[in-house]
Order: sequence, then C-alpha cells, then structure tokens
Amino acid sequence: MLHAQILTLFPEFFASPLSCSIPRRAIDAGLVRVDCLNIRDFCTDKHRRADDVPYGGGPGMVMKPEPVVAAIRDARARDADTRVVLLSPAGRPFTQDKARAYAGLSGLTLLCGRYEGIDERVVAHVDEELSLGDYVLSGGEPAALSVLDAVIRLLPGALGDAESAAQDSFADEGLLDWPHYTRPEVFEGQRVPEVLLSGNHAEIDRWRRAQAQERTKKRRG
Ligand code: 4GY
Repeated sequence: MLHAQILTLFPEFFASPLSCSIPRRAIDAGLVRVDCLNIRDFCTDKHRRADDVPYGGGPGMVMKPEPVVAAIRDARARDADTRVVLLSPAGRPFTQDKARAYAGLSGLTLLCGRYEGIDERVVAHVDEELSLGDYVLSGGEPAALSVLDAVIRLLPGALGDAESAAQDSFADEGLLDWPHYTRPEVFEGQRVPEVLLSGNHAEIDRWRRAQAQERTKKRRG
C-alpha cells in the first residue's frame, strides 16, 4: 500500500478528483491511502497567517516557512520513509519513469505552494523539486493531483482489464500513442482507416506502430 500525503492550503481541492474512477477504486481497494494535511493547521499565531510580504519588495505574497516546515515534519513523523516532493515550475521534469519510481515507494508527500512561491529556506527540508512543465499554475495543487493520478494508475491492480495499460509499453519506448477510432465508420465525412476494419491483426499492429513513430517524429522530433 502506497501512503500518499498532500500538504496544501486547499485540501478540499482533492476531494472530487480522488472520488472518481481509477483513483477512487484504488483507494477503496486499499492500494493507496491519501491523507491531505492543511498547512494552515500548522500556523501557531492567533491569526493563522500562512503568507507574508516578500523581502526585497515586489507584488504578491510568499508562503511563510514555519507552518510549511511544521507540516513537512508532521508528514515525516507519520511516515519516516516518505519522500517529500515540492511541486514547482523550477523543479526537474516529471516523467513516466519518475511516476514508476514513485509507484514503488512506501510513502510519497506532495507539497503544494500558493501565492508567488514558498520561502526558499523550505527547500532544505524537501527531497526533490519537481515540475510538470514550463508553465505557471495558480498553485501546486493541480500539479500534485496530476502526479498522484499518474502514480496511482501504475499501482498493481489499479487498472481493470478494459483500461489495462497497453499503450504504456509504447510510452516506455519514448513513443507517443497511435490514433484511436470507434463507431461510426464515417464521422463528418472522415473514414476510419481501412486497415482497422480488415481484421488482419498483424497488419493492424504494424500500422499502429508506424503511426506512433510518425507522430513522435513530427511532434517531438
Ligand atoms: N508547472 N509544475 C507547477 C506550478 C505553481 C507559486 C509554487 C508546475 O509543478 N508545479 O506551476 N506550480 C506555483 C505557484 C507557488 C507553485
């Protein structure tokens, strides 16, 4: 069982996505446990302030280090072996290989920032900074949710037969997925490629692989 912990100012952000489809079933089946810890609960001042103005000036607010570090300490106290990952555009890129590595851990803690960022001195308390890509979200929460989703579907037993990860073997080779079609045979004048109607599975496999290679070259090449 993977123990995921999420450190956030918005724990309610995660309720609906984790209550649907594959993540929901994985939680219900006991493959993963997800605990959302509210960073505000670790504020000790009477106004429970989690942010403050930036040293050096400039717009926006910065997350204060004390409550964030107290939350990290609590996550580590609950799970001594947890890996603490800070979601940030300044992190190293998230990949399918990383998802596989996280799926093999006993504990994963995802730390979500808000505002202009988290006080840099918090970085000394995390194991890794991770980025979903070169764009800026309004908080780390959607990034943490994406990481958790990518990890959960890799846990043994998380995918039903219908969802089984056939295309993942292609992702392993660094290829993009091939195009998919279902009924009807003609949609808005566009026909399903004839080979997919042929029933010749060797030829279908060859066509799909060729499509995956062509797309990868065109789009990533
Ligand atoms: N991109 N990959 C990302 C992000 C929002 C200010 C720190 C990203 O992972 N996280 O854009 N995060 C920022 C917002 C505080 C997190």
